[in-house]
Amino acid sequence: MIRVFGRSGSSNSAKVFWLLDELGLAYDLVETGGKHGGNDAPDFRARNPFGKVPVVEDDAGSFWESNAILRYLASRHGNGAIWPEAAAQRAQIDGWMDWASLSLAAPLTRLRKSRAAGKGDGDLPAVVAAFTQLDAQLAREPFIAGKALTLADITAGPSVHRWFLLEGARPPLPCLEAYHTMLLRNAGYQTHIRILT
Ligand SMILES: N[C@@H](CCC(=O)N[C@@H](CS)C(=O)NCC(=O)O)C(=O)O
Repeated sequence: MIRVFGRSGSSNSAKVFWLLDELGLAYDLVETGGKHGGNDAPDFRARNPFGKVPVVEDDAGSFWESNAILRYLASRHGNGAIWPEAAAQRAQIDGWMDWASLSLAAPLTRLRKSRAAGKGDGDLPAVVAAFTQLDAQLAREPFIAGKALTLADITAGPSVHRWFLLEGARPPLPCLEAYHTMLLRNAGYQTHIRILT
């Protein structure tokens, strides 16, 4: 049985929950982090030395860092569609996954933190630039890395959702909006991503 140490409300846990649903995999949730605590417990630190969620554990071991977990689950349980085996296709998806974490989620998280602390909108231009680039990609392809849902979409999901939660004027990004409308019809996105604040 797969065990997930994580929590609802954690964007990185939500990515893993979404993939598990997408693959039809059952799991036990060990609520960890946030109000549940447990991040510093020695047995959790033994699973992830950084004390962060999510962590996934199964008969093969314990795994941390959400994108690594997505790749692990997809390679072990995927049907080849969500993270195809061909190296060239994987590299395309991996590129978008890294980009979504480093260039999309990171400035968005900085902006949200800065706004919450009353420190202004210094990161807004980087956020708008990244989402404008994503919109351009979605003008070329229906999903981030091509014709079907892949790990790239799951990695970017929380950021896409949070773009539409951002207060204040946002430039119109029609392809991103159409993509978002499509994601809202996905059960895993609805259950795990749309609830994020
Ligand atoms: N790069 C890590 C980031 C993990 C991370 O920062 N997790 C947050 C939740 S999204 C966390 O553990 N925060 C402390 C907590 O929830 O108690 C990953 O993708 O797994």
